[in-house]
Amino acid sequence: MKTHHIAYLSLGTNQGDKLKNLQQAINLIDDSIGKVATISSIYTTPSWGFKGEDFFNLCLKIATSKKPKELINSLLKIEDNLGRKRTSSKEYENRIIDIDILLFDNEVIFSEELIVPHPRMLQRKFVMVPLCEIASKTIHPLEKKELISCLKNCDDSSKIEKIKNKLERPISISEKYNYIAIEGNIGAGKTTLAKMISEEYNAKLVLERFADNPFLPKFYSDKERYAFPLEMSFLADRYQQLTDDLAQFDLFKNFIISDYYIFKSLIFAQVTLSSEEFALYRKMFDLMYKEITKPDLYIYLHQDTNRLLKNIKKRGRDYEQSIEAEYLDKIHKGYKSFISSEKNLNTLIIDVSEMDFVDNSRDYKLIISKIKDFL
Ligand code: PH2
Ligand code: MG
Ligand code: MG
Repeated sequence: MKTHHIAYLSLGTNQGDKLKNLQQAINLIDDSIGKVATISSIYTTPSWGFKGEDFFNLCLKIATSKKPKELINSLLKIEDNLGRKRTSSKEYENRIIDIDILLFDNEVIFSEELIVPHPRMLQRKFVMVPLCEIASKTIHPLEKKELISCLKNCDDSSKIEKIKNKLERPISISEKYNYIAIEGNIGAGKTTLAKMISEEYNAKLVLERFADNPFLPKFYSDKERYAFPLEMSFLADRYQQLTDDLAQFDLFKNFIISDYYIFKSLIFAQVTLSSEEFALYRKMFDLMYKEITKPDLYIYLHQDTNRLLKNIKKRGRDYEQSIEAEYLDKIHKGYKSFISSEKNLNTLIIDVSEMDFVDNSRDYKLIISKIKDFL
């Protein structure tokens, strides 16, 4: 099965803030359809085939794993989201955004929902001029000629003009980051978020192996006695797992995402160990920390204590049920002071206390856009 298709799209708008409509459409295409590879210049064009406001038009080259029918449905959804209203009229109308598929690989499609190549593209200069800017040598699958020579044969006499404004190609998460670590208090949602992102972006998922730690249940029933072996074994485990997993970059994955980072060890140790124990622990930690790959984005999920307690109850791990608000507050303070002192870490704090990124896709998308837009 072919996983990547190349499609060329035509975008047009003649209402509202046209520049903004185009940029938003491009961002949504990149978010939900596939990588936006190339964006042509923008042209002002007189309305073609009807009387209306002038348009802004451009063409895009995209790479997508969607099949043509899925592609057209997703594009229609984006038009909807941007506020496109369709009437039952058969005539052309003013529109906030119109997104048409011009070419899809080398395919010829003739179905009720979709015709590709776009049946009127060759008659339209507002399509052919921007398209030739980004695909002049591409062969039109029916004409069997390069697009540039199709343009030469186009007798549309509309006056179309390039404008100076340029739109930005969205930079994808995988272009921006090689390794993202998600951190946060117990029950903040680190694992859930890491899993969601790894699935959506085909990232390699590195999850903490807490369940294997034999000291953890003991620790929650006798903290003083078991804190040191617990923290040491966590540190050793995390060090080993991170060195193994971060070293083996999987060629078929776009980046790595983990639901913890080695610093976690230090924060918990500071809370749970006596000061002599912590001093010894710190020496071991510093040795290991020097060796370890640093994330290029460190996300801290901030969740308020009441909701942490609720989440802990909900997931129902026996040994966690005795965790008290006070302990969570201490850990939170530990993270806070760590984050403010650690200047070399690229830290993005996301307050998720008013969010529900599992059941509300808007909240999830908000988190994704914060990650994408973060400098
Ligand atoms: N789209 C149409 C009809 N006419 N004219 C211009 N200038 N630009 C367009 O995008 C356009 C049009 C139907 O989709
Ligand atoms: Mg159209
Ligand atoms: Mg259309």
